[in-house]
Amino acid sequence: MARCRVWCSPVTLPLSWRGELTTSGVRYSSSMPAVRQSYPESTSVVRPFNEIPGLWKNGVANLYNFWKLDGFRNLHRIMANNFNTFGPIYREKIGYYESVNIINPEDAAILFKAEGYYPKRLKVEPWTSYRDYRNHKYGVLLKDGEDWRSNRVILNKEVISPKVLGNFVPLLDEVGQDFVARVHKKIERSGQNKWTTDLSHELFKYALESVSSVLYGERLGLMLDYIDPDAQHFIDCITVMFKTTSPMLYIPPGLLRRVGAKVWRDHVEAWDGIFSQADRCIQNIYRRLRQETGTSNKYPGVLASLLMLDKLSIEDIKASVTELMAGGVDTTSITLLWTLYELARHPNLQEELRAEVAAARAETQGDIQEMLRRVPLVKGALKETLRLHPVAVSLQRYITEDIIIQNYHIPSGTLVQLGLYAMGRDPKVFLRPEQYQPSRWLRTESHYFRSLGFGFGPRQCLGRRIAETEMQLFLIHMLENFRVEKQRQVEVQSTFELILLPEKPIVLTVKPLQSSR
Ligand code: HC9
Repeated sequence: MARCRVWCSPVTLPLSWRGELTTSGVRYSSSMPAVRQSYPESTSVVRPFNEIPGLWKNGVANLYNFWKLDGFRNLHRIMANNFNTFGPIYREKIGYYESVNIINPEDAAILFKAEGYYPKRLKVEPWTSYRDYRNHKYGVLLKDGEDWRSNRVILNKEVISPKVLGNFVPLLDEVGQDFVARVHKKIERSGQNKWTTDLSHELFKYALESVSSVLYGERLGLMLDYIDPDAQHFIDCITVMFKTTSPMLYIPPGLLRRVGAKVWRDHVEAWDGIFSQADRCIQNIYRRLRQETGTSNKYPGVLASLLMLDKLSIEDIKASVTELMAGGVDTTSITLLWTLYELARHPNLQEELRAEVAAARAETQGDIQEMLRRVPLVKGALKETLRLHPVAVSLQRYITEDIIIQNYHIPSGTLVQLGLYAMGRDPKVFLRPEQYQPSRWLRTESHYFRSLGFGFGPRQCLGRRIAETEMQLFLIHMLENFRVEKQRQVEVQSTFELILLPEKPIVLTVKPLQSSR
């Protein structure tokens, strides 16, 4: 293996690294390699890549074991177990896909410093295969290299910059108000002054309504009693799309396609549904835009802004807007469901959050954007949810330079994964990790590379600001109107279906505030 010999050659360290090493009093030379201050127990000799512990010698056998452990649904627990067995770094090979896995925030910092100018994560092959198969362009999620960078720079300005956030707030606030009105109606109709239900379907609709109103500047009307069957179909397709992705992660989709596997056919059908619905929305706006004279000064939505900006091709715009629409449903709704679940389990905390929201409301008299600046505990609650119940089990990058982690040399080009789920539950990283404590994010304990629910750096989640704002507003409105309770103390665990989902339905009771006592 040519790679294993690389470690002997002098390691090029980025400048920022040299600085760190000198301040820690350790000088680097090729004969006496770097020792990291935080691990004084480690030897002074950097150990080679092929001494990293783990199971990486027989990819096929490992894939078989993985399958036996039902790894397709347990990936997060298997990773956490591996860190327990092998320590804070391990190497792994499952099928044809090889990686180095890390868990410490300080090591995550080293990883992200080595991500290079064109950060690259693990390619989700079922998704690229579908686009190749149907001749669709990739959006920024799937693009790489200069094509990724030039698209991302333009999209950043319209989707994630603080400048546009102010445009999103009133749109999302309106959806939040409509959601609350809908829940009030459901409670009234129940005749019991409460509503006990699995809220996930309502949350899916809330999330799709929110992301659509920001993307298209128009409402779909999903908070009404009658909903467009196409919108429901779209929601169902996203669920199937995620579910059918994970079994194909470790088997080349090209192979599954050739043998006509059911999982591949279901996957194609799901993406077809997603693309045709997104296309309908995009065509609508496109038509409207050509008819209108464009004199209104109302914010027209992300899609119209991109079209008018005229810096990306229509095909590129469509591809990324479709990704934003598909990526913005299950991710935020599941995070909100987990948050309500945690608030139902912690009634005192729920009251504390309610008090914060009430005070912020009183201080800001209808200025909702200002209000968002005064609810740090609500924001902490969302971070805490993503710590215990992250959407993504891991973050990955192909490193673009040699690095040293836990005193092991890792050559440039290696796929390095940060176990996000495992990190969130590691007692060495978070004090009493099993406790849901939003206030930990307000205290002075270190937050350095610990809040990574949306990823990090230029390749982080493009929808991050939309998602955060949408979720903060949701919680504000819910806390102002209802108390959330749980029947019994049942623990709900996560299951891996490409994203992490609750393994069983979460049933909650919602009561209006005034009359619930
Ligand atoms: C899944 O081992 C586990 O909103 C794999 C590595 C991996 C790669 C890419 C990750 C994926 C995991 C989880 C789901 C992620 C995806 C990249 C984007 C996607 C985080 C960790 C988000 C949920 C996106 C999906 C958008 C899409 C529907 C257009």
